[in-house]
Amino acid sequence: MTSQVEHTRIADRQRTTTVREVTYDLLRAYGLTTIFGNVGSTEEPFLASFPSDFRYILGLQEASVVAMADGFAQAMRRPVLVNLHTGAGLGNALGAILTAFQNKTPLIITAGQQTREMLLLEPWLTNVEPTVFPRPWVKWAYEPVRAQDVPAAFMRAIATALQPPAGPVFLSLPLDDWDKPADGPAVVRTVSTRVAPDPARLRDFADAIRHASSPVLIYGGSVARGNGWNEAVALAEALHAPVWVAPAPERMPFPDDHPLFAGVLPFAKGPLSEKLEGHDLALVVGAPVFRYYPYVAGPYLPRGLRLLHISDDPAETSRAPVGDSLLGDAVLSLAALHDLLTDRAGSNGKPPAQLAHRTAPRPAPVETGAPGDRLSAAQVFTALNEIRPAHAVMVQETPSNTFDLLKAWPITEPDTYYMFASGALGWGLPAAVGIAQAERDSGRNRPVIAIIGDGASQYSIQALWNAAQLRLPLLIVIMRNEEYAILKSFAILEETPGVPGLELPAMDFVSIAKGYSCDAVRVEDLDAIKAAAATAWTKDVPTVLEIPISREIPPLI
Ligand SMILES: Cc1ncc(C[n+]2csc(CCOP(=O)(O)OP(=O)(O)O)c2C)c(N)n1
Ligand SMILES: [Mg+2]
Repeated sequence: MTSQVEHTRIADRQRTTTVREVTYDLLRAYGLTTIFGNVGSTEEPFLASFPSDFRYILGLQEASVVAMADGFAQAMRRPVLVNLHTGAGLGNALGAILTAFQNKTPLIITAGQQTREMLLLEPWLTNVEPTVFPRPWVKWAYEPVRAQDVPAAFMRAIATALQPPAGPVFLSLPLDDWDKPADGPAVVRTVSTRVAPDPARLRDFADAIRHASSPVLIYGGSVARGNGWNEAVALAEALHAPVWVAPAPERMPFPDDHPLFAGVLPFAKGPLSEKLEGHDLALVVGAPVFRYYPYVAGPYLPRGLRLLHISDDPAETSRAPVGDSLLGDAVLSLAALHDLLTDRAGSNGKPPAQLAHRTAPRPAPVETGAPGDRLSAAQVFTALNEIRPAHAVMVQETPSNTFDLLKAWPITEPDTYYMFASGALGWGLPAAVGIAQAERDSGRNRPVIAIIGDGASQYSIQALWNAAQLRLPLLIVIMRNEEYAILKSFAILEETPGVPGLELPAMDFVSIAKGYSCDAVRVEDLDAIKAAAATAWTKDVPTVLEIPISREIPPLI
């Protein structure tokens, strides 16, 4: 028989706030009200009675879920919540989590876990060793030891994701925790997102730069993430120093129509070193030293060049093979260096001689070519650039055509260029969906274009469904060369002939895209491309352009 005392306790508990309610309060306080997810039985208790002020964006495969969230978070400059299905969903998501880590995107990634009562015997869909599984690509992975710890674990996850270097974190949440009584209301804390550099060491850096006869600047993605174009330009102009962009940039840190812009450095050490010849000092800000891809023999740096490096990521400052590093926020450091060095401003008043190589003109409008000939990627990009609307945002994953793209499509405004920092394919298409959604939510409403390789598109093609469901006016261009072209370039450079599995015949992107409710058309000449693209941003559905392009094997470097 139940005693009166027990009845009172049960009644008290029913009035008590639950772990779910307190957690949603905390998420609300942080504006984490958009959840990108793919749901299973272990997540349904978290999502039950889903509050009307939250929005759930269902992705059909977890790579798309995470990459959409990554694009959305970057473009909103906010942390974003992701909810995956236990170990199964986390496994599918890992490639995209690896990318989010290298993109330095603050994602709070959660997954349900089997009920605590059965965990020991590992029932179906248990996330076995959940804190090990996502490593090393999350900054923190945790499964609360008590249900009551769930809200505070979220708070710690948010703090960890936001503090520099920002990045994804992972929480594994047993499904039976949500209705348990909470310990009390959510404790909402705040943390800082920038760390200032050591002033004494920064002065040493400033002295070295002041005494250099030919300094060169190399900027990376963290300058863009920190909204630092003005600071980047100011320092370059104060020094009259040429600016290179660090190899394989995921964001553009500097306007490429600026007279001091020198180009993007090659992603192999020998060729990169050659580009820096003639300088006695290089300052790298907000990038790793360096992001290489193929091995090309040669020194890291030309003889006589001293390298200084500023990054807020201790892993980057530790693993740099050469140079002297300083831990600190890229943009705060640029501003502080500018203050320390402004006595150098106007010292010669002229752009330095090293900028000679930058005088190559933009490609002239291209010929259409003989009828029946396939267009080159460069022709396609030049045509698209000709009808490019103001403030357009470029998202790209077109591996063999990146150089042509950057040549034909100058990046002259901040936050108008996005690529992955990792090289893990399957990010660009879903990230473009997240970025387009952010353009809408932020009210900026800039047109978004995604240029995606035919191979790259297939790793997370289901994001087309989201673009259609969200009614995003997104233009997606599939560069259909029917091959993994860059791997053929790689095979030439590395002298590995006869590699199988590099052909991609018989894919009909128009049918695939229409199958996901997108508008789609195959376009084979420049006028048709321009006409189709120009209307794409005026619609309330996404448009997929399948463009057959020539099967060129461009040089890798
Ligand atoms: C997840 C993942 N799988 C495989 C690769 C290896 N890979 C690098 S580039 C590439 C081919 C890309 O082909 P496509 O998108 O068609 O671009 P193209 O080289 O033809 O321009 C592949 C398979 C990778 N980087 N990431
Ligand atoms: Mg291809």
